[in-house]
Amino acid sequence: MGKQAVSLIGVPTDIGAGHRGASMGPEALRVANLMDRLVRRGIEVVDRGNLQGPINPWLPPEEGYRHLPAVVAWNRAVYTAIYTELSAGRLPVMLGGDHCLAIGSITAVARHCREQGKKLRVLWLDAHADFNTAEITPSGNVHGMPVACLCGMGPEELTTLGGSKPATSPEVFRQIGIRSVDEGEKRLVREAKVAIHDMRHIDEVGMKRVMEEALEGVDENTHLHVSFDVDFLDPSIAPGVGTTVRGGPNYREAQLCMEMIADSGRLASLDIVELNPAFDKRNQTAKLAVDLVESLFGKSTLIR
Ligand code: B3U
Ligand code: MN
Ligand code: MN
Repeated sequence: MGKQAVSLIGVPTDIGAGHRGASMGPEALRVANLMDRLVRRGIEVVDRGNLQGPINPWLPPEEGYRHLPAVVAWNRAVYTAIYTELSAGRLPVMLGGDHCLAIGSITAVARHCREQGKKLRVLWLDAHADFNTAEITPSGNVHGMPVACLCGMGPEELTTLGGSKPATSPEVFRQIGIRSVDEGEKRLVREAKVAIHDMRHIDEVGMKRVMEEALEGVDENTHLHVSFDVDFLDPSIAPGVGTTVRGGPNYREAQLCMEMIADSGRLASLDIVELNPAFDKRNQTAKLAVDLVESLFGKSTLIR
């Protein structure tokens, strides 16, 4: 079977973030040669360009959310674009943009899975659990809320983006690299029983075992979605994000994570989010993200 064709979709906004600059993420990934690197792997790639949406008015939160109407507008555009690519049999790669956009992309993926009778598994690579709600958020930033929204906890406009609510459920998620969870958020993820492979667990059992656990049960009928928040990575190798949290996976651990996902053969959609060129040095974080995405698409240094 030939490799699945890829569509790159830029979503240049920082509408859900706590720092400006993730809006420059799509261009930084293009400058780091994302398209070319995938083409060189023998993959057919089309760059669909950037989606459009409202500017970031940079206002304080209202009733627990910052910029909710604009967040909704961007997510509607993402939802439609990702659903269109999946329906055409292509593998969408969303170039974010901040992580609030995963509400749109994963709602589209979940609908596609329902229609195709596929099982959904979401690997959420992140320093954060992104499970806040309006009641408990310390910031009002919607990029700290997408997983809760996708599980039906959040404002109607976001939880019903795909028509029905909830878009999906906590069982589909495997969170990896987690090391910063707010107090109220901890209670919610425990109640929802989200599977969290936090840094402590990675330290104790190693990335290999963690990825075996996260991929357990993935089979030919599984649609694997990877939501790659670049702040997953240790800030010493990836300074180009708005919210760095020290103690993340190092280069080798991140590579192994990506390679084991590639080995599953089930990757079917991807978000690359939270890359913030305003904090980066000479685009090094974008280049690293592209390097890791190549591994996700099967580049391997294996000799045996
Ligand atoms: N949990 C915090 C911080 C945060 C979440 N995601 C990112 N930062 N990137 C919040 O504001 O919800
Ligand atoms: Mn995130
Ligand atoms: Mn994060």
